[in-house]
Amino acid sequence: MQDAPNIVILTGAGISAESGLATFRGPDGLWEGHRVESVCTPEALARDPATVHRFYDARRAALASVAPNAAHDALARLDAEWPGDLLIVTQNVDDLHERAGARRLLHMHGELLSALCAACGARQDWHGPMGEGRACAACGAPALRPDIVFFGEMPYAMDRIERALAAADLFVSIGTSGAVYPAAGFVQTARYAGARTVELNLEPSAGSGFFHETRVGPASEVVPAWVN
Ligand code: BV8
Repeated sequence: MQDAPNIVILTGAGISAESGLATFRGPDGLWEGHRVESVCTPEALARDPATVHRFYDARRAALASVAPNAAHDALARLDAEWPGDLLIVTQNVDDLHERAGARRLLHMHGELLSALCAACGARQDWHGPMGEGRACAACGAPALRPDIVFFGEMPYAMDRIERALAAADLFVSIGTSGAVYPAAGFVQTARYAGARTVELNLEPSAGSGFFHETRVGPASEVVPAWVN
């Protein structure tokens, strides 16, 4: 029997929109008048830590009042049942994929529910407000920051992602505008490696031209339809 195809799935803020979490570049994309590019940088953290912590504390707190939607559930079901290699690479920092039951998952831009020590690199679970000067549980330095990949920082697990893209037979992009690199370039890498490329999005994204197929609609409808 032909081995089951290897699948790489990239998700962005659009998959969590119907769960009630704001996207970045849609009409509700500003936060207190800030664009994500202005609060999501090492410089902003150094210059105005209170604003950056307020931005991430608010988004971390919002997780308590949202739940996975049918798109997260459909991907978790596929992950559980798919006999071939499958990797969900999410740009999202929420925990909705995990709460839906996804296992073969990685967060390339970090996670709201994790804190990173800028002094020793240790990580620890974090659920409440963080604020400035929090001490690291490992080294004691008052150097905890959100475990988030800021603009200008290297996304996590890029080696693992590149290997998965090189071996992919199918690349599916869900709920992302294709505005941020290197994630926005994954479709080209996958296509160059010979994968079939499919976009599931509310509207065609900036990179739609690179996909063999684009299906337009809300993720809670187009993702279960595609999985089934
Ligand atoms: C790096 C943190 C190098 C977490 C984020 C010029 C050209 C190319 C690149 C660059 C450039 N200038 C600068 C760069 C690099 C930069 C970049 O790409 N900038 C952009 C703005 C041009 N990239 C970086 O800096 C990256 N790092 O390059 O490092 C390096 C090399 C060596 C050593 C060191 C460093 C780091 C990028 C990561 C930044 N962090 N977030 C957080 O706060 O959440 S990015 C941020 O944007 C989020 O992670 C988010 O996920 C990501 C992408 O946004 P989307 O998820 O796509 O969300 P968006 O709102 O944009 O779109 C939503 C989509 O959903 C829309 O299409 C909408 O139609 C759709 N939708 C809405 N509702 C629904 C829906 N779809 C379906 N159903 C619905 N209901």
